[in-house]
Amino acid sequence: MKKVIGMGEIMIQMNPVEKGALKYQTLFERHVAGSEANIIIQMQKLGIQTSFITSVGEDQFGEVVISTLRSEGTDTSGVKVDPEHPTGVYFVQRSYPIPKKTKVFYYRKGSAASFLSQEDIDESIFEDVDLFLVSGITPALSEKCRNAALKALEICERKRIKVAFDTNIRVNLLQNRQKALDTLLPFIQRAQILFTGIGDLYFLFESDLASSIENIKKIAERAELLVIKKGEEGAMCLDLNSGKSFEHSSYPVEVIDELGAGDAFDGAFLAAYLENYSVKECLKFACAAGAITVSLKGDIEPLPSWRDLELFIEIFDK
Ligand code: CKP
Ligand code: MG
Repeated sequence: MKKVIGMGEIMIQMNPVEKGALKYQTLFERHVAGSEANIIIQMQKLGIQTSFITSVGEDQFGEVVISTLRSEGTDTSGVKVDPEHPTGVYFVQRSYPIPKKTKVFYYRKGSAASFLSQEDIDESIFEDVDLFLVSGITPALSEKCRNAALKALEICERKRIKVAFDTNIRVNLLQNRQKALDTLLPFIQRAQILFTGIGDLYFLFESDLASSIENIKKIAERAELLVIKKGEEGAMCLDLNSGKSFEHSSYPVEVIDELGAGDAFDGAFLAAYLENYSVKECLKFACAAGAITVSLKGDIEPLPSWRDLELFIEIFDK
């Protein structure tokens, strides 16, 4: 069985029962989410053995985060419980002011995860690991977090573990283009599998897709696969070893909550990749997982199993 470790912040997601401006919402569903954890749980649901590194507060929400990981089967021996800082929380605003678009309001400053440090990275859990996964959110949380993620990269280098990285630019954490490039550079340079999106590429390079691809390829010294998510236009993957490029269109589903779609995509892509599917098939499973996820609220609950993916593809590819 393939083994993967992820690292990042997991928060409590408060998702309103109704669409519309947040200030008028009075009823909320409580979910648990965080980009890297979403990706890891998608992989776990697809038969990969997973483990997660994070820190949560010594509070009720921290307990929910840990029990969510455990109930999905992810190993939590790398999860720290911090008595001094709280578990992060965020609120979601759906379909307002732009229909079908989701906006988030974070209450994560000073959260337990943003105090994750190098000392919290226990090398022993990297034993026999096939892949390490992190995204641009983690190094953007704080300098401490960035150093912790860099330590994980160092361990991967020594143990020859592959790295998957999603640029996952969060403008409110990274402020501007230069800060984003400086913060993410070592991760883009190190990743063998690099995920990004058209929005992230534009933010980083302020140019059209073709030139942005050339720009990121120059930085991504060790990338074997460059995967570009294009939202409603589907996704593409450049196999940088063979020079071949693959595309897949998106599946036409009703968008209820677009949050977490990119993570479902990454998780399904990586699980399929580790199971030796072709790049074309990895893209198909990834697009299907993304589509299933946007059709429902919550980032983790809609993540599909292989059986769910196959059922979905059977209907939509008819
Ligand atoms: O890129 P995605 O829409 O798939 O990621 C969504 C998650 O971690 C969201 O659930 C939130 O928890 C976050 O990304 C974030 O920090 O923005
Ligand atoms: Mg994303």
